[in-house]
Amino acid sequence: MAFRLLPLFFLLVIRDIKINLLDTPGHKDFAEDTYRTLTAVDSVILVIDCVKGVEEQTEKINERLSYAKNTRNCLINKMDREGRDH
Ligand SMILES: Nc1nc2c(ncn2[C@@H]2O[C@H](COP(=O)(O)OP(=O)(O)OP(=O)(O)O)[C@@H](O)[C@H]2O)c(=O)[nH]1
Ligand SMILES: [Mg+2]
Repeated sequence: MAFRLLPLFFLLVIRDIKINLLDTPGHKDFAEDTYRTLTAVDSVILVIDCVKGVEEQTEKINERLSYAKNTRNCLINKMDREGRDH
């Protein structure tokens, strides 16, 4: 049975500026869906869990982005968690 996880879509409106946010799955099983989404966006926010650090799939996506025109920003989250050491 084929199983796909579609990116979540949000529309953010700030005054007359509209920003489309596409939240893609991080798991490698859904990597093709994420790579396809990367072709449709202007910029990317890579969200890094500060306890787990940079994960393998994050490295792969980052490598893909180096061939694309997308600008990249990193957001470190879960700063409130115990065990952060990265
Ligand atoms: N304590 C804490 N928990 C967080 C924070 N951000 C997210 N979480 C929790 O971490 C869990 C995983 O969050 P998700 O948003 O599903 O993580 P994800 O990286 O988008 O995961 P995938 O979409 O499966 O790749 C959830 O239970 C969130 O509530 C944070 O800053 N602090
Ligand atoms: Mg998610």
